[in-house]
Amino acid sequence: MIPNRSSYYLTTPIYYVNDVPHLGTAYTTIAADVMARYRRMSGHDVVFLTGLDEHGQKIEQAATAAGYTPQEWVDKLAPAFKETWEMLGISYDIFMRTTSDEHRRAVQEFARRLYDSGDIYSGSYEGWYCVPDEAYWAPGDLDMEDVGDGKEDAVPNCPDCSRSLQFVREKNWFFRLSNYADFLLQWYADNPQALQPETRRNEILSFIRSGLHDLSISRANVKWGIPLPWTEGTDDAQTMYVWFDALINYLTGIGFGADDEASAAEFAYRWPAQVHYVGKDITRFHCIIWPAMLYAAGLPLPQQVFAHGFLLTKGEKMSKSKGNAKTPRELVERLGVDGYRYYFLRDVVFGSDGSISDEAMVQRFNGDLANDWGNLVSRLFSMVGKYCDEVVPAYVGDPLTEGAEGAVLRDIADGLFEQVEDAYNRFDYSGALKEIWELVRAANRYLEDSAPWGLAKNADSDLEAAARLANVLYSALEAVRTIALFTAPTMPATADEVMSRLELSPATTVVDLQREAQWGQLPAGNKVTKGDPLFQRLDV
Ligand code: ME8
Repeated sequence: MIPNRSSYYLTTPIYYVNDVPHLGTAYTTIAADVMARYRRMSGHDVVFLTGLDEHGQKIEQAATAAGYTPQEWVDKLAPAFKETWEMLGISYDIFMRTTSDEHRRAVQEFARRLYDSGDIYSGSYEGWYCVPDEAYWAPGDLDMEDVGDGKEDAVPNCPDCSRSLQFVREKNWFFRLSNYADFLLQWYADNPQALQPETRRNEILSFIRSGLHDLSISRANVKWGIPLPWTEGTDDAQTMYVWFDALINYLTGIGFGADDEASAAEFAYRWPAQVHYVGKDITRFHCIIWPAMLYAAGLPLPQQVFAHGFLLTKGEKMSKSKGNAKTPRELVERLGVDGYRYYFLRDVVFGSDGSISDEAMVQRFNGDLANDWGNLVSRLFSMVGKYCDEVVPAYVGDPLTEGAEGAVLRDIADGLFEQVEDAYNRFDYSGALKEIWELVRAANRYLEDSAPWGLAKNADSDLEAAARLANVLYSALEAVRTIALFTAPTMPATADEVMSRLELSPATTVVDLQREAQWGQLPAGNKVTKGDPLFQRLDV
């Protein structure tokens, strides 16, 4: 019996394919991956979507500048994302590309619905546009000193990314976003979990209260996009605004817009999503435009958007445009995949901005991983090798009775599932790891305090010492098994390695974590393999 067997659909943003993945995009993707793995291990029927945002002016320009057609360009760059996600152990189920035929169909179907319901009208846009962010900016959002008289003669900078805006004056098609302000305010009042953390919700609410403008959803002069269906083939053909196109990917991935029954059933089962992971830079798109689009189309709204903070290096947002972005590969070479995943989730509080530095990486790696976790496994396993012929000793008596040998560890382990589950429900990755480390540290202390090496000296002649030795080692091994299970979402390869050194099936395939983590299930007689250190200390 698998508990909680229900759909759990989660997504990352689909990233612009104009460059290779960097630490920021990897950060969101790893966080989502850890959640996907955790939910799978708790029995949920998970679908995890990531992918690429391939249309729009910015891609069109980048392709042209590089001497490629846009399609050649995106085809050339897309594999780098898949390779990076593979390197980082990302267990995505769906890799969306917005240039796919299914997506084009889904976007056209969606637009058609809004057009038929009267939510789309023709108008003209005159104002500023940020090509790198693919975002329109209303005059009220801009620094008016920069703007001059509001026309082309003075070029303001983007309030978000600080790069120069472009003046756009064109006839295009608008979505009646302004009609949905009251609906959105009510939605967030009724569903406070729908946008987390709370600081982001407050920002969005005050933005909505300050008044929403209708949104231009098409571009007259951008060729690289999905054609607006009712203009296709006419002299006034337009392409879809890239954000309108991109957001719909969350529907395409699970069957929206396909005309077969299986897809329709899949869509009905999967939608709405449990959570969209986004960075705080794209909250407005996901928490104003997207829910209004869905509501207008008669579709349910996602249960939650979680907007995390920025990774900062030396106090500045790390980004491709600032040239201060390292590649994941550089860090993986140093920290290994699991060390990399651990560092970002343990050291940066998910939801807040977080500074990252080489010093902090080395400190975490050497302290938490090489010393605490790695050392626990290597000294314990070598003791089992020496004192127990490399097999799990049988516990003498009942490890579950009150005050039994190892009860200090058992008590922590018993409370762990609830604490970790609670932390994941709050997206508190760092908190979940901190709880797990209580057990890691307690197990190290326990070995110190019970000194198996002393017990081993007398074990041949003293039955009581022999029994205690078995029980101490069994308890510490049971703690190691528990830690491997709970760290598996964050450090899957290491967890599976530890399980295999205990002759157990992989932690990552568990589907009932709570049951598997119950104390006392490690079978006596299993072979224990010492193996190499899990983490080699790094030079400072
Ligand atoms: O916005 N710290 O794509 P994008 C943390 N295509 N996260 C960061 C980061 C940083 N310094 N820099 C980037 C787009 N990110 C659109 C999305 S979705 C329908 C369309 C992460 O390639 C963070 O998740 O610019 C941010 O939201 C995302 O990368 C932006 O990726």
